[in-house]
Amino acid sequence: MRHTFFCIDGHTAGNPVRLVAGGAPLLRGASMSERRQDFLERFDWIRTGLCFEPRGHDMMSGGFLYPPTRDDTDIGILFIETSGCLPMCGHGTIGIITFGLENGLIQPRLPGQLKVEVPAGIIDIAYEAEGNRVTSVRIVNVPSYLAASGIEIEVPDFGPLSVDVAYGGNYYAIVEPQGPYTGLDDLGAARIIALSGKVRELMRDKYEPVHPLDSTIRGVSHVLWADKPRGNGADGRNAVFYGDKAIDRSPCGTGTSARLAHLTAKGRLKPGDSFVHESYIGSRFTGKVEALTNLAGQPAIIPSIQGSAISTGFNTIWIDREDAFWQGFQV
Ligand code: PYC
Repeated sequence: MRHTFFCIDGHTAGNPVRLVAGGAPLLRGASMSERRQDFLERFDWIRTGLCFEPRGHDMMSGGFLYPPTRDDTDIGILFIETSGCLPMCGHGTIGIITFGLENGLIQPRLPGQLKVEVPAGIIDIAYEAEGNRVTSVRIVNVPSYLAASGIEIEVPDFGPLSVDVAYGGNYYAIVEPQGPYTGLDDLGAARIIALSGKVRELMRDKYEPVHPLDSTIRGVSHVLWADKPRGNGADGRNAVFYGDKAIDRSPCGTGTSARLAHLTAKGRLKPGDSFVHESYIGSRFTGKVEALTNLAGQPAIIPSIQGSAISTGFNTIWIDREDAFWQGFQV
């Protein structure tokens, strides 16, 4: 049996986005969070088939558009990625909204604005377009907060690290320069990937964050290596590790949101401050601390992230059950 998916491929700040515009399964659930659980239980083969080799690769990421479950929202997004179905994905949202608008798949009720349901909650979008081309997408993200500070781990063949955990739609272990970590350029991509897997495992042994309003969102999924700016106008750099072997090519929208919450909680940013975040490959998002808020009694912020995406082509992909690798593979 052959399942066919009509995709719009592209990237946001260098990181891949595969918008699956045709072939989405019908999902059960009264919210995007419930639909995410339903997808994981019944349709995860679509994610692995489209994201893993041979149809995808270590960084592959994307999503589906769904009708919203609420009257006050325009559209719902379900994210797929090599590591699973993220509750929220910033670079994915920028790409999916851009490709969805450019191809007439999303009809905004108000020009330049959208309210979008994602599994992590409701986000607000403001976008700019020139003709049919969407040139900028700004996401006002879900409440983000510092969940834990100063968790001590001993990384074999590296040394001791003090790690903070912040939420920006996913939970991030945040490592700032200290002791054995002297900066991204000193480590290099292969070492960042090898160390990040260990850091994530050690953090998982010590601490499991759980979202105060949705217990299906739990656990450290990403590692954000923070670094100082390079004197080129950005305010900070990062390498964000996800899946098993990926460094985000974009500055990572949820990672930037978590970093804004982290820096605000540490008194290094305040409401109204902007923060230009540079990715491992030098691409940028502009983050902003929009406001202070609280999340079930915890001090939190409302962050925004702005960036842009480019489509690279249409891609009709089928998954044929007679293919030995119909569900994809990872090495
Ligand atoms: O942009 O939020 C993001 C993201 C998560 C994983 C990769 N990118």
